[in-house]
Amino acid sequence: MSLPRVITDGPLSPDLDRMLHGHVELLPWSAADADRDDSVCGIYTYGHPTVDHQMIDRLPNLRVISNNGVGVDHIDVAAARQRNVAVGNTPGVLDGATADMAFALILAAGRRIVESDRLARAEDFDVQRPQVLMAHEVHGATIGIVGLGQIGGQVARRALGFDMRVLYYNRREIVDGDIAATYASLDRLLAESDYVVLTVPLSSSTTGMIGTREIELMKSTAVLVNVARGPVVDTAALTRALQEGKIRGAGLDVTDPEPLPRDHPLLSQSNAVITPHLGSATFETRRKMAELSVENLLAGLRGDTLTTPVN
Ligand code: 8YV
Repeated sequence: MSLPRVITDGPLSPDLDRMLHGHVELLPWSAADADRDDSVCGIYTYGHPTVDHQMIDRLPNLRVISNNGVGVDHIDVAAARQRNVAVGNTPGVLDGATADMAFALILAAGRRIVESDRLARAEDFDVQRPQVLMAHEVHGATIGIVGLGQIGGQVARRALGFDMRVLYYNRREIVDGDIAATYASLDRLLAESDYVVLTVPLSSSTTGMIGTREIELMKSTAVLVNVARGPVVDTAALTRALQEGKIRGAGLDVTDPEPLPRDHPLLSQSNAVITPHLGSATFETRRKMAELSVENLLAGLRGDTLTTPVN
């Protein structure tokens, strides 16, 4: 019996390979370049290449798009819905790891860990200099979380463990929430926070949400941390602000573009700590993401309801 054919932008991890083996026949992404392919029933994506309506249109027997990740900004979900194609993602399982990464960046940028590491290895390192690489405290500071959803909530819990005052901004205030966080307008959050952490999904309303005007509102001692999506921040405005010392630093797990070209001025800023989109990159979390996304894929191929459908 032939296996259902699924397009993927792999390469797949050994775990995924094992989970999918014997259930589907995997085809490379280029298989969707044909004018029309009646044989393809599924798309399995890691969140990078765009799944637009043209691609969906070229695959008349497509039943499911399963994303190995929570953000689905690269998928035309409305076009899929119109065609009755199920879309699945992996909410819930990566919140802790992504919040850990946000905190790693808060601490790294806040306490200048990368610069300190470089200094400790430098030839002319002199322990006697009393004012070397001074920073500002993380514990007791005010953190502003833009997007208090599942990941933002985990950032807030960690912040409370650091005795931080927690502000958050969402489109709507959360009523009866179980986290000791105070709702603030975006402008107030930006003006009062020492650490501004972005955990919003990318959409038309969050693209460019943090630009020149917003950065101007921030304290000159503040640090901006982005574990959401690069385009939430205006990269040129952020680069200028870091160059001119308008804010103290940035911790970026995501950038726009991604990756940054090797000669991008942001890469020369010692007050920016940059990691290459590794928020969910732990063995434990990636395994849970693999399991959930495979579960969604196979359910969609059978015509069953997905475990975690988008919307
Ligand atoms: C990546 C993420 O998808 O879940 C998301 O939206 O950004 C990340 O978890 C993942 O790293 C790609 O496999």
